[in-house]
Amino acid sequence: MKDYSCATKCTWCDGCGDYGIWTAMKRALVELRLLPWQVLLCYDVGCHGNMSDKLQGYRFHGLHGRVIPFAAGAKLANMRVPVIAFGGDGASFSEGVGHLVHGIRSNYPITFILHNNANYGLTLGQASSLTWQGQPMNVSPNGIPEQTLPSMDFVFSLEPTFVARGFSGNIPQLTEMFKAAIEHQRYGFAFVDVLQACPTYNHFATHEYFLERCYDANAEGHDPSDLKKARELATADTSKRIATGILYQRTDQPSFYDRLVPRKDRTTQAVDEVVKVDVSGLWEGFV
Ligand SMILES: Cc1ncc(C[n+]2csc(CCOP(=O)(O)OP(=O)(O)O)c2C)c(N)n1
Repeated sequence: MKDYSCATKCTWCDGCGDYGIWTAMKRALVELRLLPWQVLLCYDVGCHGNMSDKLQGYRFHGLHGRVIPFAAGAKLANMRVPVIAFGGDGASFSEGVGHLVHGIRSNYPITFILHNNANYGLTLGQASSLTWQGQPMNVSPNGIPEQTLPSMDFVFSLEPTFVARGFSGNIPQLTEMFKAAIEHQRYGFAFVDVLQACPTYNHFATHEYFLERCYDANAEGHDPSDLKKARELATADTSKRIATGILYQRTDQPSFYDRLVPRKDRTTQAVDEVVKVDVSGLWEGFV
């Protein structure tokens, strides 16, 4: 665990769900026997993205809403490295929602962790598309007029190969889920929705709210290969009970990489094949 620690001063608010996600990810990496120099951690911009200076590893902190394309690019260049992408709900379901669509439908072989605090935390509590409709937020004090995006329905409509949902207050369960989601990279894109508290700006879906409602669906006998049931659990009304755990997984689909015809039967990685090419002749066509 120590190998993954950074000395950087933590700037998250007291009670932020990011602490739970951070701890569970550290545990998952250690339990998978991965060392910091063996993983690539890709961060979106936001409170969650500030984890980039709190967890060792090879790290890339990109533009808001764009974590999936650069994480996927890195993975496709070197399939030997586990690649984990972290994004907020603002980044992934508002600003960068197009990338999420293609990440899932393409089945890129990466793990995606959604820090779902149902608002834009870093920019001081504006509504994202996952904020509850009618909820007063900064810059929308009368409540947002738009419908809340039905995130799980949306994810399932894209025919995912791995969907899990956890809660930042249940670190042991989250650790197991992260381990499974990292291991799923050999089959494709793993989507993990982590419901998290944002005590400063989210006064509706609080830590206590989740604590009272979340239950472990796998412990209650849910079989993740059952697509119909998985979708039902994921999209059920969350005002009463919230199913968590590995909701859905299939391992019979090739990942994006495995569908790439030019990569077939290659024993090297794209990064091993980088060579210098003289392109000076190409410029002549432009002058
Ligand atoms: C391209 C771009 N658009 C907008 C911003 C401004 N911005 C930075 S963080 C942020 C909100 C982050 O919210 P979310 O992705 O939900 O993450 P959280 O802070 O809640 O963890 C915004 C709008 C930016 N930095 N870059």
